[in-house]
Amino acid sequence: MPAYKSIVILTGAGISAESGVDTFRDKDGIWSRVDYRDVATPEGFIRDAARVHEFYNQRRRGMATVNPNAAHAALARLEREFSGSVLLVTQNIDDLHERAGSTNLIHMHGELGKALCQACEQRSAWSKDMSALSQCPACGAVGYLRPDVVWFGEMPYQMERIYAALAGCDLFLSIGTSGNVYPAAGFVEEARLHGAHTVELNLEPSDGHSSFNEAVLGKATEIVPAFVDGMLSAR
Ligand code: BJW
Repeated sequence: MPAYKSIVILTGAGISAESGVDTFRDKDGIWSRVDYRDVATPEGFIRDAARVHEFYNQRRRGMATVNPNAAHAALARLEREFSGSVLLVTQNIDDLHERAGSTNLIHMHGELGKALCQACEQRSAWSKDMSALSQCPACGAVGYLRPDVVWFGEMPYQMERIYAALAGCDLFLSIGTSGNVYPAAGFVEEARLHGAHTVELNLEPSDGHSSFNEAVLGKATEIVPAFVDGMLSAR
């Protein structure tokens, strides 16, 4: 394996699937039960905030019963032991990467464990249920909180930092994402444009599979630890 210096890793719902967190577009995924326009758009929230709060309350409660798996742990180990830089960009709003020990981490679609106040624009840690009567811990306003997640039509977080990292990386890994949602689905092209080697690790080829130099297919808990072992033993 060549001596890489800078790795950017994109993860999606597939890395948390074996922890018991639902994916979106698999056969029994979240979007097979719920219309994304109702729960993952600003318009849906304006139409029926209670429904959106309940959707995220259920998922937040579900976090108490799940744990990081071997794939999350392997990426945390890679960050600890790799001699170069590792930036982990996750589309997931769960906290399994940080619970596994990853620290150089961007939640580009937000975090289930945070509230965003539409009155003062502050973000606050949030672990309980949220409703239209919830009070902002930062400014005290009532009725302005929403889950701190990025819905369709909204700008994902820290895009400048992500694009700078993609322009400077020599290895790009995409793990457990279907490649349906932009801008994340375009990261592989961006990394390739700047000369990075690109690898997809997924259960099945994603929508953008032909953009990758290499594919490793299988369950995240098997292929990610094996890939990380290979990288760290090749030093
Ligand atoms: C396993 C496995 C195992 C299973 N092991 N693998 C037309 C063209 C282009 C773009 C657009 C367009 N029309 C609209 C847009 C923009 C839109 C978009 O992309 N729409 C598409 C549907 C077409 N995007 C946006 O609106 C974004 N904002 C934006 O574009 O701003 C403007 C901008 C422009 C330029 C630069 C920058 C910005 C915002 C997108 C927000 C997405 N939000 C959601 C919900 C909120 C969070 C939440 O509730 O959790 O985020 S949608 C949902 O999809 C969630 C996910 O993060 C995201 C991605 O899903 P993911 O992770 O890929 O999951 P799945 O289920 O799709 O795939 C799982 C994969 O795992 C599968 O491949 C399985 O095989 C695999 N797997 N088990 C390994 N054990």
